[in-house]
Amino acid sequence: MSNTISPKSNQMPVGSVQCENTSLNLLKANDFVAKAIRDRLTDICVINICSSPGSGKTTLMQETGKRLGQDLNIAVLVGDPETERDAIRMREVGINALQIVTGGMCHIEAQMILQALDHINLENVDLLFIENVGNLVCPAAFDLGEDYRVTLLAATEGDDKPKKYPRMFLTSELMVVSKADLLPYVPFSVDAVTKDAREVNPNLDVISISSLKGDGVDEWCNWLKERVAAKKAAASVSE
Ligand SMILES: Nc1nc2c(ncn2[C@@H]2O[C@H](COP(=O)(O)OP(=O)(O)O)[C@@H](O)[C@H]2O)c(=O)[nH]1
Ligand SMILES: [Mg+2]
Repeated sequence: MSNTISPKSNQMPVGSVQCENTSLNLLKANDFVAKAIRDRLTDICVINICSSPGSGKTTLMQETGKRLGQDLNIAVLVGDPETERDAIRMREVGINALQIVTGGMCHIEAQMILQALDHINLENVDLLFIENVGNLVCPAAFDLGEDYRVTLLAATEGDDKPKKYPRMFLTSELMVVSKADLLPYVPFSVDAVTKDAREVNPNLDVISISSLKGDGVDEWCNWLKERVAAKKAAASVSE
């Protein structure tokens, strides 16, 4: 008997085939489910909101609901490792929200969204937000069937993040610099962060927002309204 013990994580069940890149294959399964979500939500604009914990995702959703709730029918699926707190916060401002408790997992996977779709009323919904679990790493790898991915980066987090967590910014259509009201008090350059982020992703849109004071919220709402309209137009052409 050999006295070299292989790590448990490398042990394969008898008869299984060793794959060169297991994570790549797992992501293929996720992508298959993401396509099923896209095929189902043909006339709802789906936006996946990502950021570190505490960057202001829920607060921005609340503000968006208050501003756009009259014009658009908005629903939110919100992921957290524990508690229903964020869904409760959204409901307090009248947003139709369902919490996905991931049970400790650090990101949402497409399968969780597909299952959640059966438990939220999406009749006449124009805009579906997915508030991802706070994390700038893992959520970048999981397509959730969204039309657009938006990453928030708070002024208090430091302007070095796009180069440190490039995949999150590479896979996003918009970077929101959040908590812009705190910019005068912290060493954070919007120009420098925009330059770094666009070196990672030249097509990235950038909006600075203070959900607390209201700066940039109109620009954000217009960004959303344009995309909801584009999704509806595309859906009516393919009918
Ligand atoms: N100064 C400031 N604080 C904010 C702003 N938006 C959110 N916050 C605060 O940041 C904290 C985290 O916000 P939350 O929306 O829960 O972040 P999430 O974890 O990304 O959903 C809360 O204490 C919010 O009140 C903002 O625009 N400016
Ligand atoms: Mg939140």
